[in-house]
Amino acid sequence: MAQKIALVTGASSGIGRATAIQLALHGYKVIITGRRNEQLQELAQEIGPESVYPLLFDVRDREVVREAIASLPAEWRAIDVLVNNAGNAHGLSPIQTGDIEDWDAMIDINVKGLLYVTKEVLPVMVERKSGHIINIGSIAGKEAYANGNVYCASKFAVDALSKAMRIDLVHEGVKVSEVNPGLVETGFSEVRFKGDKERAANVYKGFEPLQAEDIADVIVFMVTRPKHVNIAEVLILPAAQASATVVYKQ
Ligand code: 8X3
Repeated sequence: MAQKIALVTGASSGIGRATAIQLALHGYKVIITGRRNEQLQELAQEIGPESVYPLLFDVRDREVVREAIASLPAEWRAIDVLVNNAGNAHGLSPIQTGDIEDWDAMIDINVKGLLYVTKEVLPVMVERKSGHIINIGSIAGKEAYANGNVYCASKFAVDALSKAMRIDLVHEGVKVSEVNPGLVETGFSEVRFKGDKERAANVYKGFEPLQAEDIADVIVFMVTRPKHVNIAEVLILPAAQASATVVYKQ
């Protein structure tokens, strides 16, 4: 049987990187996409050149996304799995003092970026009547929390889109699933706090947070189910986390 192909956005670090590695270990050929060439090349080396195709683009740029996906060689076009992982939080401020550029970034990457990539990948899935889209949501897309405002809104949008995409694509043989992580120890908080390493590290202190590999495990589980099974949604939390804001720290 031909090797399946997965495309993972935001593969240069964190959950995307771990997912690309896990999928490759499970026999997938992986298109790794991101904005940082050096990290993508490093990951390509780690996975092994025959199983990987790095594609450099920023999900925010609609035209660049279109051109990049259109540039895939014929043998990489029949994408079986799309992991819409690229996403960030920028800032954690009350709505009255929030930074509009942070808001734009979160809506552009987490919502519009997901749509742009999906738009380019879907035609082949619909044509082949086969495919699986995994959207990375968040517990922040299930519960709003203090100062989370626009980040929460962007993840609520991912939640709505996942449900709506599942409805639209059910007749097309394309599965849509959503993974909603709680606290995962990645570069996420460092980006949110604009490089403040101490503040970022504090988020994960006093309990054992999830690791990117824990989320990759769930994604691999989802995509390796039999054809008639769709794990539609998963909410995955560290054992010490009970809700977006209730974390048992010791
Ligand atoms: C990331 C998890 O709890 O910081 O989506 O919103 S949280």
